[in-house]
Amino acid sequence: MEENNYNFKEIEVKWQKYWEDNNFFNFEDNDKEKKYVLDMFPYPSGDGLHIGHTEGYTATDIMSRYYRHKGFNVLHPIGWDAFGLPTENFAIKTGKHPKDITKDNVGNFRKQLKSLGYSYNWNNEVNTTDSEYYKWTQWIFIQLYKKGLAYESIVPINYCPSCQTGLANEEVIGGECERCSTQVEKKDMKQWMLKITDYADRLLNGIDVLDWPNKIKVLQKNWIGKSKGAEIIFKLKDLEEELKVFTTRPDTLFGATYMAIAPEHEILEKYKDKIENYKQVKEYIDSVKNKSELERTNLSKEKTGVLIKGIKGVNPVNNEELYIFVADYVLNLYGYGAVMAVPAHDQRDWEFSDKFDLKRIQVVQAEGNVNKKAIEENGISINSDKFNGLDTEEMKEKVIEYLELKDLGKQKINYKLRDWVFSRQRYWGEPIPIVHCKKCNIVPVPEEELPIELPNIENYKPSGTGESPLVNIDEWVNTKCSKCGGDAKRETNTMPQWAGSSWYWLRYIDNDNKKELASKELLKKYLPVDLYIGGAEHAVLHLLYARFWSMFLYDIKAIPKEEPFTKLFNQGMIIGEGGIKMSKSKGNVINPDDIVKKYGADTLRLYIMFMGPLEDEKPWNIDNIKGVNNFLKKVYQLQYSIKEDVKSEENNKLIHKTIKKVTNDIENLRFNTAISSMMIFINKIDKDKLNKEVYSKLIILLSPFAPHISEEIWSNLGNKESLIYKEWLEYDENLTKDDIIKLAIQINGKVRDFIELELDTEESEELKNKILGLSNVKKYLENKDIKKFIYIKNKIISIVV
Ligand code: ANZ
Ligand code: ZN
Repeated sequence: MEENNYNFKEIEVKWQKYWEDNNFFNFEDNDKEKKYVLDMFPYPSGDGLHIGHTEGYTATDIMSRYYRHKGFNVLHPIGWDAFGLPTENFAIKTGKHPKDITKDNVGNFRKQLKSLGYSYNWNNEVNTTDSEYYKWTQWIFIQLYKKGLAYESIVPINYCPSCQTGLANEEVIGGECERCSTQVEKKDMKQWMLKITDYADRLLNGIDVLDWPNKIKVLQKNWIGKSKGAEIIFKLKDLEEELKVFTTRPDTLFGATYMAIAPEHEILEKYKDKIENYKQVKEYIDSVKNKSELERTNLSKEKTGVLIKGIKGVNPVNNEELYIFVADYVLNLYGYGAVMAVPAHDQRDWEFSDKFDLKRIQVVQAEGNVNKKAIEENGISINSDKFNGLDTEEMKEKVIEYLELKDLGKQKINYKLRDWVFSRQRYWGEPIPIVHCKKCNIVPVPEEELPIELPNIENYKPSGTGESPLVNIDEWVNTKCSKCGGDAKRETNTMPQWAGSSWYWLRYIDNDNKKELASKELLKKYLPVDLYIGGAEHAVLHLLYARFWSMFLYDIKAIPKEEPFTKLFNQGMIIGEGGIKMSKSKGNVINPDDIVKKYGADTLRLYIMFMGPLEDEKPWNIDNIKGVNNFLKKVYQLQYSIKEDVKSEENNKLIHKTIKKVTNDIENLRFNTAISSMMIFINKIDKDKLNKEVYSKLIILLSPFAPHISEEIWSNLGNKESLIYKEWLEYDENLTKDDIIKLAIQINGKVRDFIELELDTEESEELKNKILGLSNVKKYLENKDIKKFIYIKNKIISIVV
């Protein structure tokens, strides 16, 4: 073989072209066992692929390539989550149509992904902004509507005054818009809502069996927020009216010393004539209007509220009369928007009672002092009349039993999860397929009329009235009602960006099906997703919505599996050099294109996996890239050391050990240690006795990680067929074992015992203790002082006493 330097540029372009020209990774249905390896598909932003993408995408690519070697039919698709605000905002700024922007950005992303050698099924691509795709997103919406799971409602929504659109709770971070960090306001608007709350229990119960990171499971559970407790009815004194509260601590009912209701509670308006200080109450209500939920429930904020004069509640267990406050720490949309306050046992109530000088009655005996702080722990009931002496759990039951008899309460389960606000007042999203008719009211678009395409418009600017810019397109808005034929208007809200990503993994399976979302037969064969890798930031947004839609589609028999993603893995963040976050303003953003240009895709892929455990946060380090690049150069050069008719037992053992390690590590997504074992191989191998068989095996191991160089060497070795489908390697367990030697242990010159040690075991305190602890040795050492302990590696153990 003629010697050559590692010319990654030539090699990478050559093999990418070869794979592409031969449709190497196109997906075809066949009878082989399947593996479905999924990436979180990218939002095709104008900035292009960032380095974080390459981490997850390299990991799934390694798995896909590995599974191909193992003989699986691998579904490894990619697509574009392309609706959304950044594109629309860019369109407003530049006057370029969102469609054209998306097309350009997608083109750029595709080119970048190909330049990294990712083995995607390019024939299965989907784009959420294609009308052939969103036709089915709209279809799903109509099915939800038909089952009563999509409904219109006037709700106080989170409204971003800068983006001029409503936001889901999940899109509000710390009271601010997730996208632009503007303070979010509360605004009453008519919205389409999805009843995800109907699925709360199933979403919760399904979590336990999933092979997902525990952190994500806990986040989803908390988001769903199931609380077991009771609803209790407090009659209002002298009124034919009652206040219902939700409590998780019915056992503390004797300790209730006042009540508090949310500023939005309906009785405030209803009984304004009865409220003596209504003016003061109203002022308070107005003052908290724009406060975010987070602000209101913040434990460290000073509690505020106003006593409602003229109305009192009655405690159902002892007929005590209770003051009622309006207070913003009570949320209207949780439970019943009202609480029974127990200052001795709830810290929020305690603080409120401290400020307003209200009574505290301790009713649970446990450690602590209610004059200093609420005692929230369980204990034994006191000051509770005939219930005294019960422990908290028994007490809960007894109180509920008692209330049930009097029809003043019952057991109740509450969820934090709210229905999903599903409309956005923007242009660049899926039109909601609904028509508003004067006569027939809400009419879903007949399915055969789908898709309802987004009209082409010139002005995407929000209308300024809080409505979508579509309201101004008369030709589009004005339509006929499909029921009565009369004049009707199209719904002008669009869907949130989460819509398209809530089912995309289904469409990949059968991406150009014109008749259904995907063929039942193919869905049956390829669901569920076997491995899903993406960022942890999607714990409660995408991953919850996707599970919800999946369960719904399962219920209407559109798909055969309830849970979409069997195994989920979160890649850790890649941060800038020196451990600071990558950001444009700091100028430390790494562009994958630059690295590919300078060192090649194989080096980037290898480096990004070598940085550390996939799930860890890892700082960028340019020196290590060079190290990885040198490793590839050494692998490349090694092909010129191959000799015929040489054999080495040592080399043979080394490759078997490496096969075992790399295989196990890939199976467990431990790519960094797989790579380091290949590096060890390169350093330890005896080049003078390297034959083609051993070297070829190394190249197969390397191929999922660094596919271009591997293909090149493989073909240099005289193989006519591509390496991609070459079967994976077996190893001989015996050859992977480290050599074991048996050493005699002499005491005062006589052999008294033996010990088996790994070859080349160094002397250590641990080893010494192990030897001295052997029962035979102990016997001879009893009551004696050790004068000398001699250990000569691989040779002698000698003890003198
Ligand atoms: C009385 C009580 C006594 C409570 C006690 C707690 C401890 P989780 O666990 O989060 O579900 N609560 C009920 N509705 C509320 C609302 N709309 N806004 C604010 N707080 C509300 O919390 C349930 C507890 O939160 C309920 O139990 C209630 O306070 C309060 F020693 O009732 B508790
Ligand atoms: Zn009609």
